[in-house]
Amino acid sequence: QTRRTFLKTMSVASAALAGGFYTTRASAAAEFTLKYANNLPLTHPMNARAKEMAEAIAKESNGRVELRIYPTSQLGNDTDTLGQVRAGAVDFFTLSPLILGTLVPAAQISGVGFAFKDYKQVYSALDGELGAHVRAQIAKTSIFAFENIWDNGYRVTTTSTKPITKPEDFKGMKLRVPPSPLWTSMFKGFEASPSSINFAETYSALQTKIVEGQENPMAIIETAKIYEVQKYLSITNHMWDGFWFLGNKKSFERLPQDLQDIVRKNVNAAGLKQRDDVAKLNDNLTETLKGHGLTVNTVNPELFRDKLRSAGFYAEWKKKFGDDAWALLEKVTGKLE
Ligand code: TK8
Repeated sequence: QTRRTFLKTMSVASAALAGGFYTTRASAAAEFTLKYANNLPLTHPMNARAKEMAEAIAKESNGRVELRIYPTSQLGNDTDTLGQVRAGAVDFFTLSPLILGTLVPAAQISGVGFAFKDYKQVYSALDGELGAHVRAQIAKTSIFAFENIWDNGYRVTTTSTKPITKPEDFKGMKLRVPPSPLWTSMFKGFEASPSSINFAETYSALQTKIVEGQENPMAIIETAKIYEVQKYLSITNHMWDGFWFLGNKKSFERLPQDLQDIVRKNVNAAGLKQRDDVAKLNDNLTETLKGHGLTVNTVNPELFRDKLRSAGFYAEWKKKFGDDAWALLEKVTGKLE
């Protein structure tokens, strides 16, 4: 046994012990074994749909393609994994467009605060011209994004210190935000004190009180048990967020065309189902999270949007994204600035 296989066996074994690793193993060794990483627990709909997708890919390719799923940041935090997918050490990865913004700044445009009023707007932009624009920018790197973006949901805010009822409540608050210039800029617009922390380190940052709060969709607050280390849940719905299903171009192009087609079809189909699951789950968690002891409040989103407007947030990002990209966004959302 070489050291490499030994280490590989060990990490697979320890991951299996942790309950986090699963794979649809074809009976004979697959011709192509592809690694897909994400940062979410197995209980999140993303991983249920990913597992189903891996099974469909194995079946439709007659066992020629095996998709191994590495959930819960097993291969590293998002910043590390993005590096690995760029280098081809990981084949597929689902990532927030905003975090992808550390590599492709244009991708952050879908995360502009209070832009999309509802899911109809979200998908009319992202399945339409705005999404095509972003995917074209991503494709200028060593990675690409499949057509159908996956859903994360509208983001809400949790804290351990006080509820967010009006924009002023953010003032000076130590908040975890994911690594992304737009996220930092937006929370500076609210006069909070944001720190960029990867999702994999978020629970412990909250637990050890390095930060007071964080923001994420309810499905994540529930499945990643963020409620264990927070007291208040404020339904700020300050931005919609999703996941581009990213692939390393070279590793994908190594597959013969028929297998590429099978993978593409199944990734896009799973994305559509995952959208439904996530939207439903996010809609139905308020009572569950109250049951975990969180105190829940709603806000008037207009006040928050006005605060960002007067902080110059929209004007600043319009300039950064450029008039053409901004026009694609406003075509769907109406005037934001
Ligand atoms: C979930 C997350 C998340 C992300 C973050 O997969 O880091 O908070 O945006 O919502 O990746």
